[in-house]
Amino acid sequence: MDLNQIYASVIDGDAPQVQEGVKEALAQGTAADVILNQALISAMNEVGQRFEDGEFFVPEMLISARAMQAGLALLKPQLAESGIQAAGKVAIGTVKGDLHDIGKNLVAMMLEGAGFEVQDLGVDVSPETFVKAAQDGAQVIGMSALLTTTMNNMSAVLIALQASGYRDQVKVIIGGAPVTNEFAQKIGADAYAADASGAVRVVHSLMTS
Ligand code: B1M
Repeated sequence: MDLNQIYASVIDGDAPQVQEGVKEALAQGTAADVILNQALISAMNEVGQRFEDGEFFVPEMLISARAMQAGLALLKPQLAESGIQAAGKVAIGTVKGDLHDIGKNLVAMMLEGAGFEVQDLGVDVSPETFVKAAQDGAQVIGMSALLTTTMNNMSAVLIALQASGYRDQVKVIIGGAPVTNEFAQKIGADAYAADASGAVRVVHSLMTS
């Protein structure tokens, strides 16, 4: 099975076929990041486009997301493979009101692979929960948002961190499709990353700054 077939199986929401395709591609020596970017992520972009065009509705989007996650689970060991030692503690979550977690999971996975201790706070995470993670010793707080309506909740987390007295003790990185570097600067986050490997690079530099 080639990458196009995995791509098509994600769009069809056929999780067993996606898993079979990923297994075959790995067995044939295709690199995990190639499968991720060229089959899984690009298929989700196509799903988003079809949703925008009115061809797909929420159930189809959800079924494709599950199929994508099934493939992602098989890539996790390869993506997380790394010799780097525990480099610090990162707490990451999708902000309040937002249930999208595929990108956040990918970032968490790559950070783990790079040797960070990762506390996954889940989705629909309240500002209080992010603050608690800072109080519990996270050195970096990571926030993800996929909706233009929820990205503003990132600002609420920064305000809550400030009010708790913990803002100076943590670095804050944000990301997600609608988020930009300009937005990060505007709300006073320390950094922005466009994708999971960028997030790893940025978190490394935040830890040493
Ligand atoms: Co939703 N959805 N969705 N959805 N969904 C989008 C985001 C949308 C763009 C689709 C569209 O219209 N084209 C649109 C948002 C429009 C907007 O806000 N402008 C949308 C909408 C409207 C909605 C609902 C409101 C639909 C409805 O109910 N009417 C609803 C909202 C629910 C809620 O959250 N409250 C909804 C629901 C859902 C599902 C539940 C069905 C499902 C999510 C399942 C899940 O996550 N478990 C879903 C999906 C799958 C999508 C699309 C198709 C795919 C998202 C995805 O997983 N992409 C999406 C369209 C799209 O993005 N093309 C869409 C793959 C993933 C690897 O990429 O998450 O961007 P991404 O993560 C990247 C980077 O952004 C970055 O790195 C990741 C890896 O490279 N990144 C970070 C992410 N977080 C980061 C954090 C960092 C650093 C980098 O530092 C901490």
